[in-house]
Formats: sequence, structure tokens, C-alpha cells
Amino acid sequence: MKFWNPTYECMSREEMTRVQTERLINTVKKIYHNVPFYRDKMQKKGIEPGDIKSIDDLKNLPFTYKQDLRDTYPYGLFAVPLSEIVRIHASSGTTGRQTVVGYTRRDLDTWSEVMARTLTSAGGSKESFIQVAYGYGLFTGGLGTHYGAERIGASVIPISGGNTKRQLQIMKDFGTTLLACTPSYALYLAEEMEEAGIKKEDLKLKSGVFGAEPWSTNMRNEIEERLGIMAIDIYGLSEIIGPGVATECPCKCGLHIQEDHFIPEIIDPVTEEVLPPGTKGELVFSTVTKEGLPLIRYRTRDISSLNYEVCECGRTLVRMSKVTGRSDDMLIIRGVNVFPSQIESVLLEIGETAPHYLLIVDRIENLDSLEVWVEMTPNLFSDEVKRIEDIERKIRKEIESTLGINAKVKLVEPKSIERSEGKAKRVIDKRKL
Ligand code: DLL
Repeated sequence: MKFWNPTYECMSREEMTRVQTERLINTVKKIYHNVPFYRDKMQKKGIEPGDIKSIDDLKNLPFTYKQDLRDTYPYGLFAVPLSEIVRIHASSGTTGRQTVVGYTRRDLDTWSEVMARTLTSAGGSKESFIQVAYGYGLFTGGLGTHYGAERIGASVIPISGGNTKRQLQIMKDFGTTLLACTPSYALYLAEEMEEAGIKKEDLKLKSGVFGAEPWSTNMRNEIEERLGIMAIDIYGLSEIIGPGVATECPCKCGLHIQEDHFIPEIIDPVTEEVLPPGTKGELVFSTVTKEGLPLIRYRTRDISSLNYEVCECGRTLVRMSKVTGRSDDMLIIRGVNVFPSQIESVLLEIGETAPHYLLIVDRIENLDSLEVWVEMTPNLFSDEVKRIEDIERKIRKEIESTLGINAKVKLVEPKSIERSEGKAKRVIDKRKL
């Protein structure tokens, strides 16, 4: 099966606009009456629910920031009585208070629906064996994928993250056909698999849905090659629902946003002006079916662009470009904007090292410095010093020519960079700014 819900996934633009408008009007009414925070914000802007007549009026509504969720911690933005909330998750935020999100029974149903669309798009069906290696718990990755997988009738293997040897054993013995985990963990699994002497031909794996962190196209090629699968990018964030906000189809040319539930906009993060399709900027979402925690114009900090052309796969859902990084993950090194995924792309393009790296940023005598640590492959490790130095030089030159910054490149021993079972930590910023 190609689509889970063709009525919405292949709807005409006019029809989609009609659905979105109706749902937006309802949501705005609800938040105005049920969430004092939104009522205040709207009143300050001099708008009433009746002023919102179409999705063109979205731009007049106030933004919601992560800080607003923190300021109203834990339940201040919920729009229903707490007795209606049947599930609570929290975001894995690394800085500040974590943000708490709540779901009603209908929200869980919506989440399963969008995840069912996602898994179907990645080739999943009731015949599939889906190994969910995202963490279960407050993180939305595990349970979100789990419910979607059950919805399509697949056989779900709820192994959660970690315990890599066991993951491989189960993958082989249970005949896993679809793997769900972070892209960095997928690579780690590939590495351990090779070490354990398991060949990709020994497995039944056909595809994977990888997300929760930025990853480059080169990393996709590496995963596809080493695991012998189709690797699909899946995007989402707890505040909006969790995984399943958007996903690639087998065309792998942008991620289809489930826009009958989440209306996207791209804005200039500084001027907050809405940008036209095709222009890169910050992704902003308004949820239009959520009951527990509806959010209007939520600032994701993720950088992307929108494409409204109909995709070859037949879906009409707007596509967002692969997220290359967050505006707040972006490193500014001597005035140059650098996303870790750009460096990842250079490393994998050169391809003579292992795909594991760490960026160390420091400020020495008022000058920013960037060190790139990259792991050697075992072969390279046993090679001559001169060859190792040659590769270091090659990487340095390539980073300089593609990103315009000078980096110190250090090839380090195989397996010396810590592996991650969830989101990878790629940057150590020692600057005290
Ligand atoms: O990471 C939800 C998720 C789970 C998505 C499993 C996909 C798969 P949070 O922990 O709230 O939720 O983190 C959300 O992670 O704003 C992005 O910065 C980043 N992110 C998520 N998916 C992708 C992706 C989950 N495919 C934050 N590419 C988001 C790049 C991603 N970044």
C-alpha cells in the first residue's frame, strides 16, 4: 500500500485550504476561551476570534515560544481540564526547564494517524516487523512510533533504545523489516553489526525511519549502503505532537507535512516576517486539531523551506526541506555561520574516515577556534603516519573551501568518540559567551 489516508494525503490545494481554514477558526476560538495566555496575547494585539476568517489571517496571530511553555510550566497552556489528559510527555531539552506536553484521547488518535501515514510512506504495512529503537518514556520517539506501528497492524517490537548487541540479535531472529531510531544510532548499529560478523544479507531489513536530529544526505547514503535499506527522514517535535509532523516518501525529495493537522509557515527569525515558498527560514507550526495543548505559530527554531509542488509520489501535502540545523545549534565561528551537519557532509563526502565526529569550539585569546575530531577506520589506524596526515590536511582544506573557516582536524582512534543511543552530541562549546 502506498498511502495510509489518500483522502488527506492527496487532497487538492483548494480542499486542503478549506479544511485548514475551518480547523484554524475552531482552534482559535478554543484557545481564546480556554487558555488565558492566548486570550491576553490576542487582546494585546487587538484581535478577537471573529477576526480570523481564513488561513491568510494566520499571520496576524501572536507567536508562541518555547519560553512561553517554560513560563507556564507545567500545565499552563493546556486547553482542556486535566481530567481529559490521558498522556504526558516532556521534551528532551538540554537547557533550561523541560517542557511538558499533554494529550487527550483524541490527540493520541491523531498522533497514531500521522505516524501510520509516516510508516506507510516508509514501506511499512501489516506484514512488517517494526523494531522501535527510539527511547520509550517521556521522550516522544518510542511511544509515538509504537502507536503508529500498531495502527497499521504491523508486528511491533518495542525494544526501546540501547543494548546494541540485543538489538542486533533480535533484528536477526525476529526478522525485523523496518527499523526506527536516530540516524546516529542506526550507524552505530551498522558498525556493531559488521563487528559481530552479521551481514546485511542475513537480515530482512528493508527500510528505516530515522529522525529526532539533523543528518546529512551523505549520512543517509552511508546508512543505506551499510544496512542495505531505504532510509527515510522523519521529523517532529514534542510541542507539536512528537514524531510524525512530517516525513519523506520514497522520492526522498522533501518531507511531507501532515498539514491537515499542522499548518506550517517559514519566517525570517529576526524580522519575524513570513517568507515565500522556497526561501529558507525558521519553521513555525500551528496545530489545528490538537485538544490538550493546541499551539499557535510555534517557533521551532528549525531551519527549512517549503515546496508546494505536487510530489512524484502523488501526495499533495506540502514538503519541507530536510532540516539542516536549528537556529540555536548554529555555531558562529569567527563570524561564520556553521551547522554541524555541514561538517558531517564534508567528512562523509571525503569518506576516508569513520562517520563519527565531534566538534570542539573554544575561544583562545579572544579568537574562536574549531577543532574537528574524526575517528579513523581500523584500516587507516594501522596505516602510515604520513597517510593519516594527508587525510587530515585534505579534510581541513575541504572544510575551508566549502565553509570558509579554518579548522584544526585531528584523526582519533577508532571507537574513541562516544556513541549515542538517542540524539548524538556533536558539539562541545567551551566558549564562555
Ligand atoms: O525529537 C521527536 C521525534 C522523535 C522526531 C523521533 C523524529 C523521530 P523533541 O525531543 O521535542 O522531539 O525534539 C525536537 O529535534 O525541533 C528538531 O530540532 C530536531 N529534529 C527532530 N526530527 C528531526 C529531523 C523529537 N528529522 C527537535 N531532522 C526538533 C532534523 C530533527 N532535526
